[in-house]
Amino acid sequence: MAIRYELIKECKQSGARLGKIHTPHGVIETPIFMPVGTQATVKAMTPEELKDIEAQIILSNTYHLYLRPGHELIKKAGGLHKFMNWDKPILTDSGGFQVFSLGDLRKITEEGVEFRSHLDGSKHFISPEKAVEIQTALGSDIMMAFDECPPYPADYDYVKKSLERTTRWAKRCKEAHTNTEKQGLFGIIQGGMFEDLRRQSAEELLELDFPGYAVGGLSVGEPKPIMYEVLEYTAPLMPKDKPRYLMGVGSPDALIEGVIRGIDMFDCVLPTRIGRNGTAMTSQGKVVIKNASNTESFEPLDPECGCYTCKTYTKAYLRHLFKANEILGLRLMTLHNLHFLIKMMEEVRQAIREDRLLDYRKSFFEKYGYDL
Ligand code: PRF
Ligand code: ZN
Repeated sequence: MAIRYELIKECKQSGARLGKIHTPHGVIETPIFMPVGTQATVKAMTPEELKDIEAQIILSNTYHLYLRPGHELIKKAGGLHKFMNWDKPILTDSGGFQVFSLGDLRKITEEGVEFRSHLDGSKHFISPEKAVEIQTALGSDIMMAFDECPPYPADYDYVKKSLERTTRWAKRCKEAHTNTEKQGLFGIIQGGMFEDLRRQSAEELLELDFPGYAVGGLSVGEPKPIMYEVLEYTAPLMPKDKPRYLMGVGSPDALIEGVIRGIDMFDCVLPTRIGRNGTAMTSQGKVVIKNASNTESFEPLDPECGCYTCKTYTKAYLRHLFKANEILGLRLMTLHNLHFLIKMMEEVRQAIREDRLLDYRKSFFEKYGYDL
């Protein structure tokens, strides 16, 4: 088995878990936030910089790498780790979600999804077997089953039919997956915002005995309280002795709320994307660097942050870089935002260790400025 979850302890104040995921490229401490490197690069960061901020695992995308440069080329290069010079764990998403985001450019059948490339309009087909073939060629430590993520809102009958197909696809992924000693395959629970459908999806997928499970179909436009409610009843349906991954969630408040409900892994483009747009996540809330109020602010972005950006530069300088469209601005803001979330998750793990995660949430939100 490529993936083994070690449950270290459960928080006495909440449903949170402290654990370790053992992978062929090393151990991941959970709960964890995974930076996103869609195209075999975490935008604007070198792998050395990611290691400096103690990133433990990154995520990459089947859909994008299949279209460009092609999984065969990456296989020839010796796999994704070698190709991109990252020797720690990598998780790849199956392409399901990315293909479904294409809207008019795709057609779903029982066999798989036909779509047109967002790059050149060329026609392609991804089936569950193809998604596993691509991820096998990439050589990720954790690959994801090919699923359908229904839009929000979606009606009950659609979501039920969709999750049943996601189960059949998961079965086909499992049958196509042969490199089981080096790569783990996770199942993805769907079922929209319906409790009985989440239960049905979880029961069907648990039958297939994957080494880890994700909650898909959340953070698709529903209000946050609804997402928390779905997590509240979905996480307890998932095995205790396997990792639980909430896909596509990365705002600080949602990470903490997810951990409290028993989630171990998260990924999101949010910190890198808003960083490149000039927004920083800080201990005092969001900072929009281009704001005029930062013109003469010779203070760090976040006075409590120990990252290279905050130790070295002022808000006035960062604002100048953004106003002048200088590339260093994007790099420094990305570095800070990733450091902020990675550090926050380290604090979350420490709070679980000491059975005080609810206290941590309270003090975090008081400073960060979110309501409870
Ligand atoms: N399925 C897959 N990837 C995803 C999602 C999903 O449902 C989401 C949902 N927010 C993000 N990424 N395969
Ligand atoms: Zn910083």
